[in-house]
Amino acid sequence: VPVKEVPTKPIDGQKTGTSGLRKKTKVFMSDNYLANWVQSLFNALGDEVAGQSLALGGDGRYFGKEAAQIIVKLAAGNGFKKIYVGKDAIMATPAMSAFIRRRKAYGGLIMSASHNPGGPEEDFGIKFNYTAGEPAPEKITDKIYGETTSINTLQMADIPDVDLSKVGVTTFGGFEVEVVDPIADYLATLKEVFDFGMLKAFVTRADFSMVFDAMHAVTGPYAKAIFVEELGAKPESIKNGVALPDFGGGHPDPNLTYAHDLVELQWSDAGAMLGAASDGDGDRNMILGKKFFVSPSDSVAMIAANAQACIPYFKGGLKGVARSMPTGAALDRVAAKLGLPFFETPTGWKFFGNLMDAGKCSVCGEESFGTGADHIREKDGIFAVLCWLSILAYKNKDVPVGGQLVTVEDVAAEFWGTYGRNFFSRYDYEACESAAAEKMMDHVRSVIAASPAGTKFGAFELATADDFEYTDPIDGSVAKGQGLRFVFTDGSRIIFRLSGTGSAGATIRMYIEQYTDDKARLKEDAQVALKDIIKVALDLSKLQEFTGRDKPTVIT
Ligand code: VG1
Ligand code: CO
Repeated sequence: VPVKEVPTKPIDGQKTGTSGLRKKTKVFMSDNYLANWVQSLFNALGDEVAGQSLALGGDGRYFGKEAAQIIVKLAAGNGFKKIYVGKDAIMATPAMSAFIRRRKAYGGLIMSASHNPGGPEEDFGIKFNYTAGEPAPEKITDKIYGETTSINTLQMADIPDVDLSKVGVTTFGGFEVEVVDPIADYLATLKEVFDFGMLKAFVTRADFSMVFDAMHAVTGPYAKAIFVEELGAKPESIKNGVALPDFGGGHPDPNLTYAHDLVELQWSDAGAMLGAASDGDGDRNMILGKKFFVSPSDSVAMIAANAQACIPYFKGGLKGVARSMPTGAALDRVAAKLGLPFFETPTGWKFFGNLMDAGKCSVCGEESFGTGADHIREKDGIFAVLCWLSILAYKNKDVPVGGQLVTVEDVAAEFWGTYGRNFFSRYDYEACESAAAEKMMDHVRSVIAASPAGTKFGAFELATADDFEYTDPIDGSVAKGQGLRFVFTDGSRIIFRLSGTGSAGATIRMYIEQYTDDKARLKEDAQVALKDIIKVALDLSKLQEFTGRDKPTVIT
């Protein structure tokens, strides 16, 4: 294909965060912002890309279709032989990971800012996933950033826009564009994990009901294909199932604050047996029972504990389990009981990939509504819902229709009865002034420096405090500065981090955890159970003093 060399200049601040590059949509649409980053990625990958195939898709947010046309031209101009593009430039994050693996693509680009709102005034984003379907490791993202600071030319193929609304192949000389169904490969992968027959028999029971809130984001069409068409759920079980470029003006983050309609429904008498929601790009999940919230830290542990019995893919047992550092430690107890290798990683999915590729981890999760397994290399919202459906289907297989069904809450109660309960909560203070947030973090660092083991914080005695650092057990790479943590002698923890996924200002995350095996307290409300330690955290960090915030934006 003919290639135009388009001169360009470096743009400041194109550094990727926890999960790709995220900025205001207008920034992405300005000058060569998007093209510079994509060209820098290709420069960072170097000769590797020649003759390879790339996959491309996104969560359907505003600017995605235009961005796709730019990326197709850059891929052709940089020597790729083929690009697969999801129809209408759509591909959920977990679907992309599955697609890369199934088609043996060299990698994939996901146009998404995940749970951040979309639209001309909101956010856009992009991230690169590598050959095993995993988010690019830091050694690549650091290299991309380096390239963005010295870039001077874009290699743009001189080809017309491609019609992305129809599945099919278009060729331009030696370059091929294949528009693909964004659901089919993902569905095929899920069918290798779950017993769709058992799930269908359960979902279509007269005494079962489910509701899935797609939050006007990418999982709408996936949920229809999988829950309704494959498993026989009623079409009304999908709420907000039409994917919109601005997510209907909402914040497509499946938590108790932003998935408010679902929460209200589940706390009303019309609530379904299983309620679930997913985020902008389909990698997060929230699981609810009737008037019951499953904390994500518990959800991954409960899935791990039940996986072998309930999910065919895990019938040989788990290879190991992993969670991110701030995630509640229920999973640690499952690992100990089942005798499984256990890993504690920094925040972000990119740290799980190496463990999975090395065959050391089957199930993993984060407190931030991320749950996943080694069927792919991304967290997977629909997978989590199918896990819970599988657990419910299995536990109810001998219950006759109309009998007393085992509920989500029963599954949780059974788990807590066995393992005890790790009460967990996260407070998010969104859009704080960056300088104030940095000052608070500096202050917390000074508290750590001045607090030897044995220091008392209220009723809590310090065991250790540090800035979390992780050495990857597979490749030895070291990630520093991954969260300020206080671990107390009773196992309770307080952690502070600044978010790496925002597009403006700073978001402070405060994570709180406390364990109990007191049978009388297992069903206590987490906010009540954690009241004292939350006060300790707010006092020691002087959060209110530094930020002027007297309450968080989101409580999980
Ligand atoms: C947040 C979460 C983290 C998650 C990341 C990407 O990062 O805390 O656990 O992996 O989002 O999720 P941060 O740096 O803002 O805390 V998603 O659904 O945006 O790909
Ligand atoms: Co996401």
